[in-house]
Amino acid sequence: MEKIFTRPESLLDVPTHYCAGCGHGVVQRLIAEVIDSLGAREKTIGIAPVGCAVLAYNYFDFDMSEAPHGRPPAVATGIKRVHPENLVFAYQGDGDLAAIGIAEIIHTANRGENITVIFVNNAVYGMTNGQMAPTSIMNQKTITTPQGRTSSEGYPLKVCELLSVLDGSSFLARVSTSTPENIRLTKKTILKGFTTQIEKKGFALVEVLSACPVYLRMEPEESLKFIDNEMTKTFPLGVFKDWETNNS
Ligand SMILES: Cc1ncc(C[n+]2csc(CCOP(=O)(O)OP(=O)(O)O)c2C)c(N)n1
Ligand code: SF4
Ligand SMILES: [Mg+2]
Repeated sequence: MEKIFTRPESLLDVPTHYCAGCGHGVVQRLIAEVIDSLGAREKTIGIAPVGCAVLAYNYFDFDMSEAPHGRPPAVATGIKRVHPENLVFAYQGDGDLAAIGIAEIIHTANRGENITVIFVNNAVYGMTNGQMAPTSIMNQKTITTPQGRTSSEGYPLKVCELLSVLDGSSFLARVSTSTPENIRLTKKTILKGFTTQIEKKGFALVEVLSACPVYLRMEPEESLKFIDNEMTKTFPLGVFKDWETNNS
């Protein structure tokens, strides 16, 4: 019998702690498939964030490090500079990257560090029970904005757009996990995020719009519709910068 489906070598065979319908597991599987396809498992080093993906080091079967909240780009910078032949990536949530870690990501991109960042934007702080994130959309109800986000909490931070004005950034794209078609595009885009580093073209960030059904207080299916119908109005999908095509 032909085997048509198997677990990527870069993923360990362990039970997941993610809630039903969570996007983190999908994104991590795609990263593992991409690392396998590059034959890079032995030389990959990932940095886990603080957030629901803090346990990413329990799932990937390659070297992983942990960083304090928001600091994966700084840790990735140090590791990549010391081990330039390794494939180094930071994996971050939106609270981690766009709130407490906003200074690290801006300076890392601005320095053009030759690393890859996978940025999982689920519009909320998942791990700490659903507070507003910098990427929560206007009118979004969270436990800290029970009536919905208003301008007094500021406006949703558009990370790809923000980093695109920096001379140091080389590849910036926003994708989503809302449909099988979007998941396939996410895999291709993650691959480009890694080949940017392999080609020594500098800083690459892939923002993935992802579902947190628990703190959107929705059924998993509804949370995917929320990505397509609500999140993408604020966070349009697309490539914001590409060193290969000079798109910026
Ligand atoms: C220095 C510090 N401040 C605050 C926290 C509490 N904290 C843990 S995770 C988190 C937010 C995580 O949100 P996000 O990065 O969006 O990850 P998600 O769980 O949504 O994937 C916060 C505020 C912490 N662990 N350390
Ligand atoms: S709380 Fe949200 S982000 Fe965290 S594991 Fe559950 S669904 Fe995923
Ligand atoms: Mg989040």
